[in-house]
Amino acid sequence: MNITLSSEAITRLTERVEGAQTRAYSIPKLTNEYPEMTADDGYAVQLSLLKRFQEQGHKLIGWKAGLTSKAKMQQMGVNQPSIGFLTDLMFRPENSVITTEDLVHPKVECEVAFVTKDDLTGPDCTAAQVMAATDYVLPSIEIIDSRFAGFKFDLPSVIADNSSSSRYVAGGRPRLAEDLDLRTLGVVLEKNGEIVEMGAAAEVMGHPAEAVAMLVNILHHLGESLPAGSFVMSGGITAAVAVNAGDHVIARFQELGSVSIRFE
Ligand code: 0L1
Ligand code: MG
Repeated sequence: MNITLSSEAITRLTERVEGAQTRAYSIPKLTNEYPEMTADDGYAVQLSLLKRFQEQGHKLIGWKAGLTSKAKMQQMGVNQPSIGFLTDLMFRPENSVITTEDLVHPKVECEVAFVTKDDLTGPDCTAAQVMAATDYVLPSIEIIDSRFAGFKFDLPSVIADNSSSSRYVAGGRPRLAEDLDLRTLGVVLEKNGEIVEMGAAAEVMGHPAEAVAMLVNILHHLGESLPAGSFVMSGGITAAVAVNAGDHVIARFQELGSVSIRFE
């Protein structure tokens, strides 16, 4: 790990990100103050935030891969994927209402979620190993919410902000991964009855299981692994779409059914 921040700086930045996440206000990107900050420094802040949440009783449910499609990387001006953690308090049931007052500037993404039945470890985890260790896949919507002013950040900052994770919703029909062609699996995203994005899951690193393998290998770099029973979101298939109070969003996945959510 290429850590340049002192443990005091990691604690300060953890408190800064936690404040912005839990009280829904925007902050400048962290590299304004720490221009030399590395992606590993970002992960040190992210893991410190996870530890702090776990001490408060939040349960780790799994992880998400972020910035896994060219559309997402181009949209956000970064050139490599990242990961973030998912807790029980971030989960929202399908068809429920999400309060935008608790969020800074939410956006939605359509993602294929994997639920694992075997442990996965890096450093050389492959998509084939991910497929073999997958219990089932299901359709999901991720609600991302960068806490950085104007949704403007760089890789170390966004990693420290838990890769913009905020809420997630899963639904539709769980299916065995081997029964589907996860590359050609299509999704159509509708907002207020209008189609706003569409794409095929191959947008996610050629195959969503590749993104999960990448995630497992990053976890290994961080000294972690992915236990059986984890819920893993493999990354947005299309560009993220901004949402506001009053919006209704539905993601219609080929073969997997649909997931919907409303914002108030
Ligand atoms: O899930 C994602 O792809 C988001 C990663 C962080 C970048 C962003 O906030 O768009
Ligand atoms: Mg995402």
